[in-house]
Amino acid sequence: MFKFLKEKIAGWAKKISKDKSEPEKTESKPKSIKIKEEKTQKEKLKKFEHAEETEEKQGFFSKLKSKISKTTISDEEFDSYSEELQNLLLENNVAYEVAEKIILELRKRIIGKEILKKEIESEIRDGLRDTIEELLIEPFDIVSRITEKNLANKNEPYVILFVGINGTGKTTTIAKIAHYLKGKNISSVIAAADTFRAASIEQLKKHGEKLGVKIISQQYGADPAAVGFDAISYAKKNHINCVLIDTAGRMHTAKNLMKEIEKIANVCKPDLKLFIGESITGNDSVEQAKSFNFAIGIQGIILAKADVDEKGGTALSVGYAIKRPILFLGTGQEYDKLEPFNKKKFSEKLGL
Ligand SMILES: Nc1nc2c(ncn2[C@@H]2O[C@H](COP(=O)(O)OP(=O)(O)OP(=O)(O)O)[C@@H](O)[C@H]2O)c(=O)[nH]1
Ligand SMILES: [Mg+2]
Repeated sequence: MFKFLKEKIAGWAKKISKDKSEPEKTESKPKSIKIKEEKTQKEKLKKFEHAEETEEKQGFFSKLKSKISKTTISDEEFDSYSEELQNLLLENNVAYEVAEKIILELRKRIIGKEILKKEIESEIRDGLRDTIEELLIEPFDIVSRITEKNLANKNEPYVILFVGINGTGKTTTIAKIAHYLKGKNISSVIAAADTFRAASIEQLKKHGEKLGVKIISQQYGADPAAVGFDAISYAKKNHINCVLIDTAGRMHTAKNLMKEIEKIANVCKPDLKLFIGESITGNDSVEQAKSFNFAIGIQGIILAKADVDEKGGTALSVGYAIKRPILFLGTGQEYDKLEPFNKKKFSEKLGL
């Protein structure tokens, strides 16, 4: 992920350290003086190198060495390279507002800081990694939220509503979550509240059979809120820990469909409303997340299809845009291809 980021930072560091090692500009000085100065510079360096060889590190030489090996990055230097870095972030699906924020934070971290020349590259890389990790919101643990609610209110299931535009991976993700919860001894029931798309109910029933999870459904065209309500009643009666409500994919720009999702949320009163986006869509995901957040208030994000994402910027952008954590990444079609999101692991994958 974040193609060429490592290479770009390495190139940046190399250029800065090269610029720093060039002698002061001496254009106004006559040639003879310049040559003389160069000679004395060389002599000094020779002396210094010799001193190093013989480990004769006394006052003057250690001072000289620290002058040579330590440096600071100036505003001008940062500006001349940060544009390239910003473009690279944009190319990797980082939204413009997030790329700008990253550059701003990185600037605060590294400008004027005294660093060893040989560590320019790692300083920039560490700065970028820390900045990115700080922008990402720490995910919470859904398992403990479910058990907390189950314990506090006997017979009260924890209700999770899954929303997103068409084809992002909602239904598959729900099946994965049911499988994940089963592995943690948490029972669930799935509400087939996508009563709109052809074959959506059959798709869920197949998952239900494979997973051994009950699917609550009505006929196509039924009120999705009523299906969700049925599933909650079923869970209460049967002491099921968690209700997962699947919904039809809807464009975030379709006002009537967004009204419908508001109704589902009002009737079912979910404990958690999750936005399911695709890792590969970048800025579009940001816009979708903002719209769903505006309509019903999103508390967490799952990004599916991270396995086919070569970029990585969507995770950064969507979370930052709505100030909500990424809880999981979908990393394939199988049930176990659901990874709890980890900030450190994510920045490692970016090559930082
Ligand atoms: N590679 C990959 N494919 C995925 C992942 N999650 C879902 N898919 C695939 O994406 C396609 C759409 O998945 P669905 O779960 O049906 O998506 P949906 O959001 O429910 O779709 P609608 O209900 O039509 O809006 C299917 O072919 C899934 O197998 C994932 O993490 N990785
Ligand atoms: Mg679906």
